[in-house]
Amino acid sequence: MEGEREMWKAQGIDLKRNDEFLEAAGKIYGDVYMKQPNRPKGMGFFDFVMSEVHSIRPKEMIDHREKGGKVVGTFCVYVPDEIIFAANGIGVGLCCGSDFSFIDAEDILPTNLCPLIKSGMGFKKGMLSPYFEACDFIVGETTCDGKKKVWEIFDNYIPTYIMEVPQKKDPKQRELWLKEVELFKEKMEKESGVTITPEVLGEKIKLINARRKALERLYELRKSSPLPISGKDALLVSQIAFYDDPVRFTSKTNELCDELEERVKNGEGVVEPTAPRILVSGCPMVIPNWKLHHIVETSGAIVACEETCTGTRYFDTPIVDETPTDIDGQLKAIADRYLNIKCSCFTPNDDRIDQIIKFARDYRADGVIYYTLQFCLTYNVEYEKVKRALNKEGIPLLRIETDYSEEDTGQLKTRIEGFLERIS
Ligand code: BJ8
Repeated sequence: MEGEREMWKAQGIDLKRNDEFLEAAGKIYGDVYMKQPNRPKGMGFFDFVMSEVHSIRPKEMIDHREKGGKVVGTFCVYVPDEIIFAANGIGVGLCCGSDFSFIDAEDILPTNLCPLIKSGMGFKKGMLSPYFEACDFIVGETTCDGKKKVWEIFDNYIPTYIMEVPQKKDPKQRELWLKEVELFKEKMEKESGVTITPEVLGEKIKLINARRKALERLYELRKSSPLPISGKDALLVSQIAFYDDPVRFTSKTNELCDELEERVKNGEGVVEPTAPRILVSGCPMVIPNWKLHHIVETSGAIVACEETCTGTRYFDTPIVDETPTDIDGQLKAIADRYLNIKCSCFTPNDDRIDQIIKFARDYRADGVIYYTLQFCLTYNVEYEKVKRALNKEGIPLLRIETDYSEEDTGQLKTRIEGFLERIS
């Protein structure tokens, strides 16, 4: 404990508020996670990671820097981790899911802004996150308008590099994106002083592919009935993927999957097979945002899948092609894979709509909850197309727009219970 306080102090972390945050987050975690019945034993590792959320991984990141490596913060699944790791870097997802830091962000950002953006800005500005403070620089991207503009403000607090993510997927935009990926490789080489070789890049492509495959395996198991794991636990695993050491994470997720496979074989589930199964679709949910899942799963239903960036969007596009052995071929394989991600920042984005329908069927969903964060225009507007397509398929749909506060919990619970009654 003393060691971690020394570490936070050296990082300039606001110790008093860090204590307050960890205490509040620990309490929420206890209420949301530890009271679930029949959890897989393999979740013990992820509970441990959460209990040490501001300690072990930030310390590993600091140690890595002391040995000459770089630590790079990211906010979007379009930023290729393979390149960061190939330049002797550690990539860490910095998106934040708590309103604890809004107070720090709201004097420099509009109140009417996506909570995910405000939360991240607040954690940096208020010196509340050892992850931010362990980073050499962050990588932003030109996805939604809020993010695109906030990088300019972030740059006042931490060096910020921006990747231009196109808005369409035609051949011209694909070329631009490949160029961006190549420039990012150059940026990483310049920052780290490491020349990225095809051998090392090939290794790191395999490393990150293995992480994706482990998550894919976990999600495949969620297609079973009864469900061998709760939606909350599966969401936590996906969330932790963004910052834990990839080798350790992959091994622990595979261990968990071994256990879940046994459960599936034995017909063992965390709820009765008759419990309504929900597909959640929309904005990412980052730690400690477990609000929607908790409401669904304390209302007699279970979340079977998340069509989000903290869910399928992180791994469902084919893995990076491992066959190219030269840098140009590898960068092209990376660019191709990443541009297949189906974010609502793209237009058109019809593949996403088709995928939601496919997931609803594959995961045997009784209904879809379309989840958006307040002021997230792209996901909010895309709802109309999703609604038309799901109506046509006869798939029940509920739209939820919320933020990080607990104020609307009662109201959401009433609406979700009504929806569950309708689909049961
Ligand atoms: S690929 S979803 S991680 S951009 S919720 S900040 S879009 S206003 S997080 Fe995203 Fe990349 Fe897309 Fe995924 Fe803006 Fe919407 Fe907020 Fe969002």
